[in-house]
Amino acid sequence: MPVPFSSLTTALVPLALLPSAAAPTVVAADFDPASAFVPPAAVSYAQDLVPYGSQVRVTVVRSAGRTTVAVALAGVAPEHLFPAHVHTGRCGADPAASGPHYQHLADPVQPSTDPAFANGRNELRTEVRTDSTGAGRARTTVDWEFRPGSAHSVVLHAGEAAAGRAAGDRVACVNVDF
Ligand SMILES: [Cu+2]
Repeated sequence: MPVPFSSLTTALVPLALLPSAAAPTVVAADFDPASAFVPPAAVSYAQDLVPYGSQVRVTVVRSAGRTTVAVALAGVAPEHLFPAHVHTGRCGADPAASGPHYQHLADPVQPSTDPAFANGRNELRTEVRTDSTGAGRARTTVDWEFRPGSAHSVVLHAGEAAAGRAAGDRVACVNVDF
């Protein structure tokens, strides 16, 4: 029987907490063009970094008021550092459709640039560094749970600038209902 992809994440949760923990949310998808006839679960906006057909798996584990999000990639650009964040909106043809970062304590001033709100404890951020084969994974835990219906995607950003693209530009998006 294959070992579930999420077992690495689950193994970090103390066993005593498991019976009361909600079931993990797992989204596994191939990256497709945003223009696909059926709106894809995962969209690539930059084929040089995230080729169509490359893969993503997002695992969300909620337990005792904490949330762990794991992101695994395969078949994407090798030796690249992809910042990955939870955003409020769903993925769309326009990379901006995914909206701003989800914030546990929402900054009253939007777009949020105040470091008191726009930081890695108040937002869920991780970074996936890929190996020479274009695979990589990362995991982050925060001390809060998402408000239901308020966060809908994981966005991959470019780790560095390239022709026609700035570092931080949105290069791919995965729909995940947190
Ligand atoms: Cu982001």
